[in-house]
Amino acid sequence: MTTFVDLAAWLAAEPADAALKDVVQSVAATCAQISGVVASGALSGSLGAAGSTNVQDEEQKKLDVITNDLLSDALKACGPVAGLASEELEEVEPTGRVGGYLVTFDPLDGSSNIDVNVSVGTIFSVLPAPTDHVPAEADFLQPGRNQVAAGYAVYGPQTMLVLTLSGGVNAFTLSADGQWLLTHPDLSIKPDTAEFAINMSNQRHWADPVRRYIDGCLQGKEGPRAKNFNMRWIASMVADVHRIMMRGGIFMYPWDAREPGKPGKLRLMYEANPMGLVVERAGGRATDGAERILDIQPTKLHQRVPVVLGSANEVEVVRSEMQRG
Ligand code: FDP
Repeated sequence: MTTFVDLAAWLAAEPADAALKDVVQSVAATCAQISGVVASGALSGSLGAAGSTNVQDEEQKKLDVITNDLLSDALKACGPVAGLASEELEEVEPTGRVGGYLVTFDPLDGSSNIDVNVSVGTIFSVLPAPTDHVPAEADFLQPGRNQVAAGYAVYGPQTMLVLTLSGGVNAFTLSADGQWLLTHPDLSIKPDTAEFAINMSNQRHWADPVRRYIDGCLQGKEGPRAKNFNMRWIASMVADVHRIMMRGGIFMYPWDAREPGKPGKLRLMYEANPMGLVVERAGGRATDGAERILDIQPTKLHQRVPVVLGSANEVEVVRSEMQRG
């Protein structure tokens, strides 16, 4: 029988500091707990709307609130965490400690899918905290390249944790007895692909470069790309990105004209940055069309950003199309 290394043993061999490993363990343990709550669905009365909205004016599901509380409580109790920020919280929450780490997270990404039993996930990003004061919002506004760890948990047919610290990207599967076991070491994204993910229902609102790129894909072998493309859109970023981590592809949530004043739908600090780091560390690319996602200087906590990520050569095709304008 195959034996798998568990997360604690794997972390012990990682060249990261012990405090960072504690933070990762705390997030991982909470994700295991969240997996149980998500899996129990209607049995625990946790499906449906919470009857409230978050800072982005989005309707909160009961599970958005429950998972946010679980992660917030765990991180506040974790010694090296100086502050946290969540999609579901308007403001950053300092723990009162100085030094260590800041954690940003989307506790339940893709939550519009919960009630129909489609995969959802938790996304997290870890940044260094200031060493001389209790952190405020300005201290969180660091570019994604500063992240010291990032990853996501996907609650699907299997619950998996995909993680990067100092080196590559490794994926762990949650066992029946609650252990994270390393099942997919050193993930790498193929540079070429013939599979794209975008919400096609927004086609009429897209900017010209996005329209040109997708038109080219849809023309298949007879078109400018000279190959047939497949399309997938789960509408759960974690699940769409996870597919790309496993078999390549490109994921796009570009700006569109429905809300022209907003740069896109996805959030930089706890969606695009952590996914950007995971994807880049696996050999892929992540851009907003003009700039590498990880180089964007955030100006506010809940900032939105256009996102194009995945197989390196395909992202480059989109980026050059966007540069043409
Ligand atoms: P959701 O609104 O369900 O939380 O983070 C936002 C997100 O999901 C992503 O997970 C997903 O990729 C995207 O929105 C889906 O948006 P559309 O419903 O516009 O397709």
